[in-house]
Amino acid sequence: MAIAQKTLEQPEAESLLSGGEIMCRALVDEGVPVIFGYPGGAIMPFYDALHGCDDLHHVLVRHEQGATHAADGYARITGEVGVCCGTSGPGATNMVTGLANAFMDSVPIVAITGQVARPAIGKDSFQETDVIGVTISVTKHNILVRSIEDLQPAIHDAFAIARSGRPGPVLIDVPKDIQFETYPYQPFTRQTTASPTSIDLDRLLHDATAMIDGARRPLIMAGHGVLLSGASEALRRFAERTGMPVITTLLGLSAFPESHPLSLGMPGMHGPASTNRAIDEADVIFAIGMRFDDRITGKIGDFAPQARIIHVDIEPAELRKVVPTTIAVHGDAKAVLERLTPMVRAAEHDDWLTRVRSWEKPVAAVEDGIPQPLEILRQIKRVSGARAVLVTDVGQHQMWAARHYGYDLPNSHITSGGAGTMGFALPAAMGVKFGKPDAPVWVVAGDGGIQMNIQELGTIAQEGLELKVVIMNNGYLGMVRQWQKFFHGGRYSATPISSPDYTLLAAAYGLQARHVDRAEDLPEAMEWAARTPGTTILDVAIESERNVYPMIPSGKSIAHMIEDPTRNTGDE
Ligand SMILES: Cc1ncc(C[n+]2csc(CCOP(=O)(O)OP(=O)(O)O)c2C)c(N)n1
Repeated sequence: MAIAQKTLEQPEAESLLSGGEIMCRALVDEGVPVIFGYPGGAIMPFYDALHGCDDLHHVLVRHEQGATHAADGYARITGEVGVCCGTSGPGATNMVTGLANAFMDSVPIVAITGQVARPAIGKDSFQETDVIGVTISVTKHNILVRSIEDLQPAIHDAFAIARSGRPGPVLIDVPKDIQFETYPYQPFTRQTTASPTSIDLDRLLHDATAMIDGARRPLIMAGHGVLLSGASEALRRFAERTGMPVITTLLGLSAFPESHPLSLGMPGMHGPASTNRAIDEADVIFAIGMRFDDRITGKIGDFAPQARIIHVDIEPAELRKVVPTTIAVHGDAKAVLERLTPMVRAAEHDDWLTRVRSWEKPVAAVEDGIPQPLEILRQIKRVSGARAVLVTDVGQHQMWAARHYGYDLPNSHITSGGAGTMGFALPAAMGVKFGKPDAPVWVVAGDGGIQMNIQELGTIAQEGLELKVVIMNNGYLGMVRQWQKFFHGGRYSATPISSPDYTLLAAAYGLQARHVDRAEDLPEAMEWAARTPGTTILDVAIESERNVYPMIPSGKSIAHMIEDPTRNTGDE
């Protein structure tokens, strides 16, 4: 195929790069140090170029879903774009769940897939799948590269789109013949772009200031956008100046230190009664970088009935999407907080805070000789200190870890929120470890979710990664069993699940594991896990039919909250 030379000078023969080499060089120029992927026929020229590219470390995962979650974990911990790649057909379709996960949680990743050669497209060729069609609804943008001259610009566009505004995943599909062609490479330097904001920002912030200054029972609700924009410090200054208590959503956890006197923790379906009641009684809610997910609002008509809402978000489509909003500000969380903080009056709301605290219930201590979920979390904190990052899977353990760990360091809590993707934690933790090699990285998973991407133990072993894996093993798909208990007459349909012997499994991978089933053995086992070099797995048997309390049933209001009938407290 002829090479178009439209805007470029005629290159020296030796300055021509193959498509595969252009892909490598563009990634390096974008500042990418590591990519997670799996080779195959349609992406072999790229892998061939990778062979000679010392500046890119390629991590061979065991399943392409693992690559997408690892890129996702890397992006969340570093604030940079995570990169994954795979071949056409099944390689690409294996990435769909990870893309959907990143899309729901606004995580910037770039996925590169090989495609069959252009003449073979549309012919049901071997490993041909319409990846653009398949991924259009789970990506922020996707691009089928149609010619070699479009290849380098497509890669830089993908990075710019992934990280701009509300971040998200972008997929680039590169036909194999384009990877073989040659073309001159244009030197590239990354530019930073200004964040978009509401056109009438000054007036909106002026109105917001008046509302905040006049509030008597105000609340801040902070979401993932605060972490994505690096606004934790700006949020702390704003909260301390206004004296407003701070609620952090599941994905906003760690955006505001939970040990801070103004912190109220997580709201919603499994949030403490006191936090949900505060929302019920608040007169002004300043919601920033969050999207009023239905797990937070419950029944929309009953959400925050007394409050006027100020909503700040980088994504205009989120504004006024779910809840009626008095002031809607389109803007970056950090930029808005930095503008707003000097405008608002310094205040304290001690009476309001004392009132909310009076609704809090002490955590019930349970001593039945069985390892307790909350004790497992306390032990993680004890043995690995403030620098630990927890990567959680999906289910009951996720809610316990969200509610009870106490996250102080920004981005120390990583989880799959919007999609609730079981199997996320183990591969995501690989990406987290690559992004923050000095931090102790803990995987907290259930016995169901850990088995969904357990194959990544092979990647972990091959890369010599050090992760600390804790399985809260209840012998059930616990969260679904809990719903069956509450809403389906206790009929445990397909929720009992067996596990392999994790000590044998770990040994097969050359890793170390221990099984713990007595509460008294837990502290020593946790110390062993923390101090043993390399990846360790702790398989901890917990009470099999323990429920997460409190719980507001889906689509209901706080009035329908289910509290623990067996213990004299509403909270776990
Ligand atoms: C990929 C995927 N499949 C199914 C579900 C539905 N689901 C949500 S929680 C859950 C149970 C999780 O069980 P486990 O991993 O053992 O954790 P536990 O709830 O017991 O802590 C299931 C099946 C899901 N979230 N993701």
